[in-house]
Formats: sequence, structure tokens, C-alpha cells
Amino acid sequence: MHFNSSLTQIESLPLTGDPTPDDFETDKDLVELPLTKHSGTALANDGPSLSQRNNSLVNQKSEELHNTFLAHKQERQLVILQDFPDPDALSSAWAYQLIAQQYDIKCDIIYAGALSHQENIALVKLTGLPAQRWTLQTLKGKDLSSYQGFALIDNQGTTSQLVPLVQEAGIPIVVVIDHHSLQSDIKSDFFDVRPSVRATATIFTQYLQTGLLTLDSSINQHVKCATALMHGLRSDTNRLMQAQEEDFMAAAYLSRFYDAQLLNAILQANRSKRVMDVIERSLKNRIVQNNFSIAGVGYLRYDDRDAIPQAADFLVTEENVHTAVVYGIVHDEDEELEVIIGSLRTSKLTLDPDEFIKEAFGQDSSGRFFGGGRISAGGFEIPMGFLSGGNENSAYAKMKWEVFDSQIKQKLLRLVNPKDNPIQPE
Ligand SMILES: [Mn+2]
Repeated sequence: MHFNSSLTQIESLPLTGDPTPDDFETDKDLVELPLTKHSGTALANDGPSLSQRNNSLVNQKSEELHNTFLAHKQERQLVILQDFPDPDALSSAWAYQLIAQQYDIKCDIIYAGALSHQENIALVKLTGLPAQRWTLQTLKGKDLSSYQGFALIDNQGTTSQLVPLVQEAGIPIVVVIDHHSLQSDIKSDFFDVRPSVRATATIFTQYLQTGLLTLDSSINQHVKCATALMHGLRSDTNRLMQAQEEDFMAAAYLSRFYDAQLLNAILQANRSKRVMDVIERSLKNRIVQNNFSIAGVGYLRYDDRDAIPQAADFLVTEENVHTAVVYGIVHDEDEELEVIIGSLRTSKLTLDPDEFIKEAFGQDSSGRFFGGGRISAGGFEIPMGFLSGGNENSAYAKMKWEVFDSQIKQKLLRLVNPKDNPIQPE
């Protein structure tokens, strides 16, 4: 606060050597100066600047989180991530765990799906990030009575299969910290959802900066967590290209603690052959209309699910394409379940992925949307229910894929090209 008010003062001070108003008429090089002066005055009159407002919000949220932790001292919590957690979720959950530790709160970071992206596996392995995979089966075998609450980090419970079961077990939701658009109204003791922030890692770095945890470069775990947060922040901002002031400020702070070599090692993780195969399929199957690239990639194994966002990342780089949607049927052999999984990537600033996906696919019978998103990226999951399985018969499997493929294309193309009906009567 102090810093900002003095900054405003400096900016509104007249510049030394400022020409007198009479000089403007004669000196053409200085025509811009009255504007500079004007904006200085405007700053002083407009009340708190954007960064001042942000600072006071961050301070208020940190204080609230501190009080929430105090109220839950010595408890045990679950930190639930989306089924397929990304670096932003993983690193933020770790920061949450380290902050909570100071209040003698013990956290278990869990996710139901898989770490399928090579980079995510590298992140977890190389930093020793303490996330555990709990399938629905694992969860059923656990004694949940030792947990007094759960936290949702980088999600709002709509992308995790574990949440309904944990709620059924009577565990209350204590904390929600996320940057996706508001998904539903959830009640929690602490709630910080800021869709204007590009990464949850930015929100957590801000908490660290306000003193919720003092990072120390001589503590190995702190260095690794700072590295993980840097990775999360980078990967949710398309390597900082979509980062805004707050994200850069957070990255600047992390730069004091993170290990650049470790981050480099994480980023070097190569694409597996199976991911390359899916990218190849997406290239072969794509249709491009009105600068949208749409590709169905057929059936995928559960562990290869993250090939879909990687294929979308790739398709959106094509010339004349601003938005790519890639989807496939992901088959979970353990559970005999199938689900359509899709990813959207866009470089078009005026396209809101959250709105686009909700508009394209709508809601299920319980009013839950099939997907959503944040700035520049989104995803959807459509359970296939009764139509799951039975793929031993390849003619049936092929027919099933064709039906779902056509249906998804119809729904997408209705928005991409409203006049066109992709299914022509024969
Ligand atoms: Mn995120």
C-alpha cells in the first residue's frame, strides 16, 4: 500500500525541465507531453490503481486463509485435484500443503485419473511432488473418518470423480482456490476463485508473498516447490505469452527461489510414441472450417488421455487456424467405462472457451455442464454410460465411434458455422 501511494505521488509530480505550455506550439517533438501530464493527473484522481486493488484483495484473501487455517488447526485434509491434474494444479496443491503444515494441518493430495502427460510425470518424479493416485476403488477402501475437511485446488469439484464420494462420506468442503470460471455455487469456509488470473500458481505465489509461508532457498523442498509453481504458471500462460502483470510479478518472485536446471529437465520430457500417434491421427482427421480445426481421434487408452490436449496444442499452430478442438473415446479397462474427452485451444482473444463449450454441449440431466474452460483453453467430458464397452466387435466399435463423432461435429459446427448442417441428407 505504501509503495503504491508513493508511486502515484511520483507519477503526478511535474517532470523537471518540463517545458512551459507556451513551448508546445513551437516544439513539435513534444506534442505528446500534455497527454503524459494529463494521465498523471488522472491517476491521482481515479482512486486506487488496478494493482492497488489487486494488492488489497490479495491481502484480504491471505488473511482470510490464515484465519481458516487457524480455525482448522491440527486437522487432516484431503486436497482433491481434477482427475487428470496439470502442473498448475499439482504445484498449487503442494504449496497449499506446505502452507497448511505450519498450522499442523496434514494434507493428502489426491487425484482419481492418471498423470499421462510426459511433463507431468517428469514434474512429479523430479521434484518428489507428494501427489497420490486414488481410484474410486482406493477411496472405497480408505477410512475417511480421519479427515475433517477437503480442499479443491485449481478446480471446483466438477472435474473430479472423487468429490461426490468424499461428500457422501460427510467430509465438509473447507477451501476452494481456483482460476476457472465459476462452475456452480459451492459453499466453503474459504473461497478464492479469480477467473481473471491466468494460473492458480499465481494465486499461491501471491499468498507466499504476503507471508503465509516464507520461502527459504536453503530448504530443498521450498526450491522444488517454487520450481513446480514456476512450471505451473508457465504452462497455464502458454510459456508466459498470455501472462499478465500479476503472473509476471509472481514469476519474478519465484525466480529468486526456483531451480532453472530442474525446470529445464522437466521441460525436456519427450513425447511418447503413443502421443505422437494421436497427434498424427488428429492431423489426418481434422476438418478446418471458418478458422476452426476439428479432429476426432477415435479410441484411446485411459493412460493416453493427455495426448488429446497435446494434439489440440499442435493443431492450433496451423496457419489460418485460431481454434482447435480434439476429442476421442477414452476407454478405462479397469472400470469398463468409456467417456468422450475433448480439449479446446484457441488463440482468438474474443472466443471464451468456457462459454463456447457450455453452449456447444449443454448440460446433463442433473444440470451439470459437460465442460468448461478458462482463457485460451477448455475441455469436456461426456460419459457414455450404457453405450460403454462391447468393443470386441469391431464393426460395432466403428459404428459407435462414427455416431459419436458425427454428433460432436454437429454440435461444434452449429457454433462454428451456424448456417451449415454438417450431416447432409443422403
Ligand atoms: Mn490452472
